[in-house]
Amino acid sequence: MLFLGFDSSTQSLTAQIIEVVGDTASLVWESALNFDRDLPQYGTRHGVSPNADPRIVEAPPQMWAEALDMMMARIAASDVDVSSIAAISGSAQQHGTVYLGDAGFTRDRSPIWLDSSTEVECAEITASLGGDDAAARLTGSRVFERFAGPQIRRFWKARPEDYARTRRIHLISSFLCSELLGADAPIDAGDGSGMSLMRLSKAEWDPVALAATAPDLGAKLPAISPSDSIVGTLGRRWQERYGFPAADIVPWTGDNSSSLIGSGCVEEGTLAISLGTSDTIFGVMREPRISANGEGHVFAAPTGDFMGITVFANGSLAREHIRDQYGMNWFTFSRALHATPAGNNGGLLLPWFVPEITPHVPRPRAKRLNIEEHEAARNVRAIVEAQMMAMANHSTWMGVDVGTVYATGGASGNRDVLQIMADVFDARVFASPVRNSACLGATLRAWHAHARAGLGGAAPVSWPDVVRDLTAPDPASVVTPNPANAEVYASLRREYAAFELANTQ
Ligand code: XUL
Repeated sequence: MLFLGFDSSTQSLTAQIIEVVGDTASLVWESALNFDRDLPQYGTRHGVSPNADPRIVEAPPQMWAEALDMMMARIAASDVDVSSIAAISGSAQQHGTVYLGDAGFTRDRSPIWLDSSTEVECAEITASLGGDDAAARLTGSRVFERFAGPQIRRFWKARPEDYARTRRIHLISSFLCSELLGADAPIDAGDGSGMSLMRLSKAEWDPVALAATAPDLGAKLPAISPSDSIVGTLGRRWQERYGFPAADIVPWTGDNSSSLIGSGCVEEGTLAISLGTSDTIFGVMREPRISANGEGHVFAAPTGDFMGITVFANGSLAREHIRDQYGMNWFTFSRALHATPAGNNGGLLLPWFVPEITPHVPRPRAKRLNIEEHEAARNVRAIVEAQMMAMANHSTWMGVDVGTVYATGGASGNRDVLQIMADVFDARVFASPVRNSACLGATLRAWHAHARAGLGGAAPVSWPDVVRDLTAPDPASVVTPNPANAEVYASLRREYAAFELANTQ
């Protein structure tokens, strides 16, 4: 039996197919396409439409739909036996919204998670919800600029007529799932947690939050569904055009909830750090402990638990900025890490080359302490150390004793980066064997939901069994902390926190 998963990320669309025989899973097919390169007619750069205002970050939703079509065509043309595909799911960059009217899009550019233009709307919604704390207790997060609610409110204020003729507002995940279904798909509880509109404890739209956001919003949103349900079968268009079967469709979710599964972090105690366009740190929480100072989020997890997550916008964007500024490649970047000592002799860099989410830095600025801009190697070390220390400092709210970290994403292939991670967290770090945890999470969720529904005589499979074959790291890939370095970072983390605080007040 085959299961197909997609991940529509900021810059690309990936598809993976796993084969399950008995309870053994293997990856049998994978393909990716890049929005800038493969769909040049949309004129995106790094997957987004160029905009003179750095706070406005949008992308054309038509491009995501066309990418999905291109990928379905690729799968049909491959040597995969598509008739064996039993279920399909997906994940998409979280928070972005898609606006549909009776005759197509009512907004041809969708705001995405990198957008930070809704400061005013965040304040307005927060006030209606009774402040940051009340908002976090209700929805799992305080109201963030990129979240769907403030984005919808801004659209309603700026373009009330276009808002009025909008019949459906989807998340990117539920929009692409709808494309597969040929009908309106629900929003899953995991992705719904990133909207400032959902009551986390009950996974239902909250009437106060809806009213605080925009008029008639309840009627424009799809239903919320658990992420391990089956919401229909693959639409006829795909069956007729490409010969796909009527495979079960499992709701798409946000890339972070999907990555939780795809990185194998299905039990409390193991955290994942994903080094992607954004850097994220996340893990399962049995109880929804709320981030008191509002820096992290609690989302519904596909396992039925909760997940804690903290997001940093300056992930690979910032690493690439430094690499390019000093004319390096990843090899010379690594050499620079080797050539400099743990703690960088006290040199610190605040790595905010784009507006930062954690801590909240609306206007980009990089600031240095005890380090000069021309010192190339020290700046390379400073950016990696800053990112790791920020992740460690801003995830203590989860109350998880970090013993093990699974590192995923582009930069997790770099052992020098992982050593700094191990030393800063004073934890064992494994390079995850998973190259695209969000996409793999989608294929594994398709399998789990299909088995759970007992279709075709399938028996339910537990989450640890679902992730076992494809996410367990090679024990030999372990990077252990160096005790002397861990001591250096224990105190440097406090200095970094103070430097950060002094520059965000
Ligand atoms: C999560 C977030 C990012 C995006 C990246 O809150 O904003 O991790 O999901 O696609």
